[in-house]
Amino acid sequence: MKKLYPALKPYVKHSLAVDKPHVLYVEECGNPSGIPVVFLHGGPGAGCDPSHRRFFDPDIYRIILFDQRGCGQSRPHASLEANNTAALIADIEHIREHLTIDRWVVFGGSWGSTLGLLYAQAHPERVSGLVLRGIFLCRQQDIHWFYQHGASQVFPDYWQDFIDPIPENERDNLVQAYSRRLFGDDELARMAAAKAWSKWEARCASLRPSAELVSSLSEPHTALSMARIECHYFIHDAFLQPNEILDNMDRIQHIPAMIVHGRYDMVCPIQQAFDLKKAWPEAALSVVADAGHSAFEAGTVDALVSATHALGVSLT
Ligand code: STX
Repeated sequence: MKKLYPALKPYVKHSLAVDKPHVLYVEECGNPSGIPVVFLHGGPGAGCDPSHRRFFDPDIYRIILFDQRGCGQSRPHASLEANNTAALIADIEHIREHLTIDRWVVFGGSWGSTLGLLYAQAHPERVSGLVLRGIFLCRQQDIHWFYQHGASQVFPDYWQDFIDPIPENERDNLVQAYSRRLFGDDELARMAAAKAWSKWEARCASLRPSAELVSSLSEPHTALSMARIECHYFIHDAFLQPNEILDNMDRIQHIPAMIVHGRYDMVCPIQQAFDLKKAWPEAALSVVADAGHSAFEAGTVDALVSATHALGVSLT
């Protein structure tokens, strides 16, 4: 089983001003003349973590991580202004041009897979390969599964905690009900809602309970950006057309791609990876037999590190 590469520090950090009011945090690790790879984090709104640097061989890759608008070390924190999918795609291009990179590998899990697929479809000539985990097609049905009915049946106890802050007469649309609290003026209600929202996701994200994941996502700074930004995107169906990703697969059919998905993913059920694979037979799909949604369960780490290694060899 392959493990994460050793912890490492960035050799440079950037502050990149994009559309007002946003300033993005960008960092580079590994080999400055290696194969460029951009890491797309989840949520949207979860931000990067130092452990995300460790999926890539630092001798082979020039590893670029950034915090999407409104989260992590990007500013202003938890801002929904000018925060939408097209803007994030434009930011990726902005970063690529700023770093004078011609083509790069795109690595993303969960919402990072959504964004990676959309970025590649918009700019296929800029993508040398894709490594995608926990496929999230972000259709209405995929959002409904996690925030209305589906995962609720697998984790009824955690679900109860998720719906507790919402009065019964508002529970027919939980994303809407949460938005009123997450976007409202009452600071205490906002934080309580943010914690309940993020905790639900963290608790469902691994096959075996992970206290570490729950505590890191319940941390107020992360909980607030993730809950507000996710809710904002999901109220707007992620600013996508119905079935947008699957309808545009012809644009990226030729790009080398590896998909990794945990069999017991309850945040983004594996059917989404199968729907993607059906539309993209050339992509390699690796099903991890004993994993959920998180990137950090042992089998998923093994598959992801194997994928970045194999892609690195094929691109050298
Ligand atoms: N959110 C999907 C997503 O991107 C609905 C995501 N889900 N869990 C995560 O990200 C963590 C990895 C942050 C737990």
